[in-house]
Amino acid sequence: MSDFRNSTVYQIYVKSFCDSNGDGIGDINGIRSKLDYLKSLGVDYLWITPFFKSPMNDNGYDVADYYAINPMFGTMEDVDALIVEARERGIGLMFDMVFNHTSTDHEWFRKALTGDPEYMDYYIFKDPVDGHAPTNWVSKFGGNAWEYVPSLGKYYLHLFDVSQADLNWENPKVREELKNVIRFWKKKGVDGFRYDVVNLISKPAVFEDDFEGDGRRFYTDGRHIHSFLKELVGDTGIAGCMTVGEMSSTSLDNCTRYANPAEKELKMVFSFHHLKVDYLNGQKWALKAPDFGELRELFRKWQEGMQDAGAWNAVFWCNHDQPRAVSRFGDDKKYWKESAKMLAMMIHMMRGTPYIYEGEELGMTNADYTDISQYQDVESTNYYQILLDEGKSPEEALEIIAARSRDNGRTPMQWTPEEGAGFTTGTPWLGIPANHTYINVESEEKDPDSILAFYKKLVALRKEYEIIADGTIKITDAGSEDIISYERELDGAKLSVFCNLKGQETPLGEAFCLEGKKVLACNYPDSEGCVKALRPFEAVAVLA
Ligand code: TEU
Ligand code: CA
Repeated sequence: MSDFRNSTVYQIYVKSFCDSNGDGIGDINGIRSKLDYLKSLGVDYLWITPFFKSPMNDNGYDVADYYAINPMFGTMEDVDALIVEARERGIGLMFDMVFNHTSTDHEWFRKALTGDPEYMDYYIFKDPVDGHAPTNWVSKFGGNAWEYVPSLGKYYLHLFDVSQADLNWENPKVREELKNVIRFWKKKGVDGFRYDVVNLISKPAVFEDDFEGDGRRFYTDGRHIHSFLKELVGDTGIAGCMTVGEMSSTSLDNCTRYANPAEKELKMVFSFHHLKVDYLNGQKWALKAPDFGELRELFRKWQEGMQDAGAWNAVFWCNHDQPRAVSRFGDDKKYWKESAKMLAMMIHMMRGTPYIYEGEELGMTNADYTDISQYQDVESTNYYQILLDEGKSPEEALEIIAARSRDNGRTPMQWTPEEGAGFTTGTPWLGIPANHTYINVESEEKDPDSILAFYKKLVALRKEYEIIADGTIKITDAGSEDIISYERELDGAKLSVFCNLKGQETPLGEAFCLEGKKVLACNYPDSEGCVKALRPFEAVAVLA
């Protein structure tokens, strides 16, 4: 498998990728039927979201059995075939391990509920305090993070949905069970793993109320996190595999360790600070226009900070939890193509391994839903109610949900202009935006100027030019708040990247001249001579 530094990863949200049997739900055989498409994109690895047995309260992030396939998605034979067929094409597979919690349908939790002390110790059960929940911590999906079990007279912790019970990583038996899951899939030929919210697994010795926040400061990057990761990786022999950890509300200090080869923890990490620049005072459910000055400073901090510590980044805009980048940071109407390409360029030329989320390579947009009944995600439906309870009108609440819902990233992949978008011949489980008539694989494969063609080019450039994979990075100042620019350097060569985040022509502080230089990529017809301003949403990479 190729070195991860010049690799690109493609994320597949199984439920929304391709439906092979017309039930409206994407499945494993749907993925198999699209491997040649993925090969044509040039990506090296596929991260496939959970397809294990699950009641699907959180679309598979509530795993009930890692050794069984959710029949909705296929069978173990289908998964075995997928592993073989991906390998035949030189594509690595990364499976998604949700080790912070299990579904309350998991056998371990069911046994815990009978009062079996062995299995109760797999989870975090606590006695009531003064007749209340043990702490005031807030669940990431809204409400208190503890659920009372009357038959046991105890509460259990759930940092996410009430049906996702947090595991007790202090218990060595739990750690051994989870290592066995890794061993099982590695033996089957899986090349990599993505670890869900893995920096939340180490809980404090004492559980106390948080009077400053929602409790996260007590369990984020917790006391044993680094030793738990070293054990998980070391004992399963996956040090050579492709691994990425999803780090919720993490710190740069911790990430320089998680993703540092010397520490033998993970190959790279996802952090989310750059995806909060449009949160109002840190609040996801309150709208604000993105602050691009803040975005630049975050890239400076993380790109340069990880580099200085010898650690490696994962770089990304989109995943199954995020609204679509082109709708959020670009202009999905007037400058749809230009802004989607600009955003792609900004991260694909950075230091780190880029992740493409299904449909991003087409410039897929947010869902165009107009009624709350069209949303399905548990987080969205919970927060809609919370917003109403807080006194928002239904219109105001819907506006916030429409901008922030995770369903924006979960609408079915748009393959063709037809009804069902080539995703399904049946009724799709989640509504397909009307723009699939022109935003789709079939149309974009025919257009040499398409967003899809631009992504293919970026993926190929990373393989072709060592400076993109291995060069140093420095965030530069191009003389405008609306331009994010940086320089990569390797062996005397210099790659300069300029990205205009505004839908207007933006002057550069200092002109750059193209004579004797090579434009590696640009989302407009190439300029000549000296460039004094960038065109609306222009992105250009110049090699000297
Ligand atoms: O997400 C972790 C997480 O905290 C956020 O992305 C969350 O979905 C949201 O931003 C809260 O506002 C991971 C998975 O990617 C997500 O799909 C799961 O729902 C979650 O963990 C629980 O397993
Ligand atoms: Ca199906």
